[in-house]
Amino acid sequence: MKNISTFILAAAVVSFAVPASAQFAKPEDAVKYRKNALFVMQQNFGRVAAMAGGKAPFDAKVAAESAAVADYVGKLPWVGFAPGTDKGDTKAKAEIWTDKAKFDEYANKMQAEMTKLAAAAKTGNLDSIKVAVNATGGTCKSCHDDFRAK
Ligand code: ASC
Repeated sequence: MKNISTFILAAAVVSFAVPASAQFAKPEDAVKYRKNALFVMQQNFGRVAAMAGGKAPFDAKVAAESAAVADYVGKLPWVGFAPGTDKGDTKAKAEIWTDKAKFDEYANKMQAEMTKLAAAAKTGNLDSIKVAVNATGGTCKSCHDDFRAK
């Protein structure tokens, strides 16, 4: 009985662990996937940031839609930082894989701040959007400083 439960547990662990690494046919696909997700996130975040910074006219509807997309798409890149994908057309530093805990912490912080930005944008209050844009942008920057090559 104990053997069976151990087997079921092991099978469950494997079935949760496999999709993240097996999702990509080749390492270049993982690199492309994460870069494209981060690009779409940045385009949407950047649109809201431009409004927050007075560089684009404030449009509450566009801000809310863009922040919601950035929030959702911001959850996607991380699976693309799979083991063995530190080579090729990427600025990702080796430290992403050697200091994974810190990288994950930054990635989680960004997602938490982006969710707050989406909530702020949904209210349509430009002052709250400004605060949330600054907090979110700060999380982009700190991760780039430590984990992205110049
Ligand atoms: C952006 C972008 C970043 C962050 C960062 C904020 O729009 O591409 O990397 O904001 O510049 O400091």
